[in-house]
Amino acid sequence: MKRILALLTACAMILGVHALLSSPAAAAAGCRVDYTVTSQWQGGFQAGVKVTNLGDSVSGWMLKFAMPDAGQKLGQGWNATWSQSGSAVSAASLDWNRTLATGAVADLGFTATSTGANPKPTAFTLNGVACTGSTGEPTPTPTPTPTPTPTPTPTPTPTPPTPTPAPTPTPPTPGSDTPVDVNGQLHVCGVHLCNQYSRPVQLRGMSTHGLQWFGKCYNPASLDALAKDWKSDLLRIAMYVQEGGYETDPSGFTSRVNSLVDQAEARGMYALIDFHTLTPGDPNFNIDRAKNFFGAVAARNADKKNVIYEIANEPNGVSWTAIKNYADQVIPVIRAADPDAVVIVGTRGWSSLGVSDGSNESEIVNNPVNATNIMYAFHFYAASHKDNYRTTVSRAASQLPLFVTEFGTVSATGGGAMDRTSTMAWLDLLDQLKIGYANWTYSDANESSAAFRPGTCSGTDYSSSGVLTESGALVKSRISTPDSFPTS
Ligand code: IDC
Repeated sequence: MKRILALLTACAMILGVHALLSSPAAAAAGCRVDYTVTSQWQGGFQAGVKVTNLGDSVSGWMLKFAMPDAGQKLGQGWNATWSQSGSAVSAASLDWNRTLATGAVADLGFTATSTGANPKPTAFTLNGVACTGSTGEPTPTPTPTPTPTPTPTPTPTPTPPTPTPAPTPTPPTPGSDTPVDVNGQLHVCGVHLCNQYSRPVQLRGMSTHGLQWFGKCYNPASLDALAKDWKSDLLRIAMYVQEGGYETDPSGFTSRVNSLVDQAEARGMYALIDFHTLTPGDPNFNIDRAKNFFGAVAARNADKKNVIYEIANEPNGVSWTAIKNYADQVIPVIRAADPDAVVIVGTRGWSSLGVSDGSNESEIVNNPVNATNIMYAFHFYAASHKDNYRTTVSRAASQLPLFVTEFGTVSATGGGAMDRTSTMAWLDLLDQLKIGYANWTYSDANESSAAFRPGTCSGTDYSSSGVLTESGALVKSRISTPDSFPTS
């Protein structure tokens, strides 16, 4: 070996390429950074930073770069510990993403102030090594553009050649990597929602508004946009019971829900069937309707893999014991027809785990619903529900399977100013805990929680950035990032 090396060195010197051999066989290092401005607003912007490790696997990493403009000051960052000193920014790995295998991507992001133009940061290094793999877009784009991921993605295994020619040429399997294709039938394992490989998954998606008011927002074009542009994993189907909903036309609403389940399925999205009780707050008021409705939808959709049942949107003014009593009666009706589907149970105080009523998750931990394969709902509105709610969720997440079946970026009225900072803190937390979520609402309601500007659903464009509200742009930028569903 020594002799070979000496020989090679000699040859190299002769050829004048000594430099090539001057760094001995150390661990290979290298990286690429894809940097995208995903949204910008007066005085600030949000950027996504995808770091691909092109070298050997690392355990613990530090990304560094320089902000080119003195007006660019870091606000919130996610999926790393971020800091800034002068123009130098660093992002250190967290516990859960410290291992970055060869070819793996760390998907980071931040918000920052800006004085107008947002020149791209420079001099990216990963663990001190310059990221000279080709970088992302040369110019920042104002809207999140779904960039083709240049990372080695597992390609669908080609079907083995068959001895007899297929009768008709099959087109390349369309949508074979949709969320439902990849994850299949879901179930609860431990405190997580798990896929067909029994690995935890986080589903990120959107909730409809009340079908009785905004039914026209759910059509082939809008659902295509949701699946393809938003890359949404799920559609929550909010079927109000009162306020002109189910109670006025049980069979009509049942078939509208079933039709939306089919349309979600056709696009590879999960369908969360939400029995949207709100007023009155005691779900037992609607228990007979719930049994009829869930008996029908569970029987009709039992063979589907994409259905999740949410049996009571937001119980309020009612004890956990009463909610549990409702769940203990409705769940067996679902199980009798559809034994393997996940069921989500609303919680006290508008699905706040009791916090909005001065309680907390312990009343559930001490007296859980008598069923397996269930999760508990948690809802928040970012401008109204902040640190004490986040603390509860962080603590409860190690004891109860949680799903954020509804959240807003605004106040609990569904209106008011969007709270970007609180929304980011919430979504970062949910990402870390792998808790799924659905945003209120995928509609053009004239309220700031809606993702689309008023009038959008009267047209055909659900894709351009011009139809999005401030909330829609932020939520889309979060939902449309690639999923990393485990497949083994
Ligand atoms: C709101 C709608 C609004 C409607 C109102 C009454 O945004 O247009 O008039 O319901 O039905 C919830 C509820 C959800 C609320 C939403 C915003 O689950 O039905 O929608 N919200 O107030 N919980 C907390 C907030």
